[in-house]
Amino acid sequence: MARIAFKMKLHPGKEEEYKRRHDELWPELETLLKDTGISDYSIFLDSETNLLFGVLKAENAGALDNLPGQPVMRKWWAYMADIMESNADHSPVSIPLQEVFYLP
Ligand code: RM4
Repeated sequence: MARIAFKMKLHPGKEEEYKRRHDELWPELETLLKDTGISDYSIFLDSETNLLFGVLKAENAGALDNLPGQPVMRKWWAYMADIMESNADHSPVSIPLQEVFYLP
């Protein structure tokens, strides 16, 4: 089991909208993430900087590389692109974070 953390960035003023969309996460996206081996997935917001901090467990970290090729994932990213920092292909700008401490 790998634990993976990353940061993304929300556009100013989009906090409520970002939370609303995730409260209504598409069931087909939830299924895709679970089927990919993802669990315990949280996203935290730092409202001072608009940084989003994502942290999840992955049964197999390599399986995450398959997500960008999945139509549901691409559709979700396109849906989210108007409220967060995104790349030209609509995927979120996502910067991996290095673990410096872990207390099991
Ligand atoms: C985020 C972002 C991530 C996705 C989660 C569910 O806004 O799009 O890539 O994994 O939603």
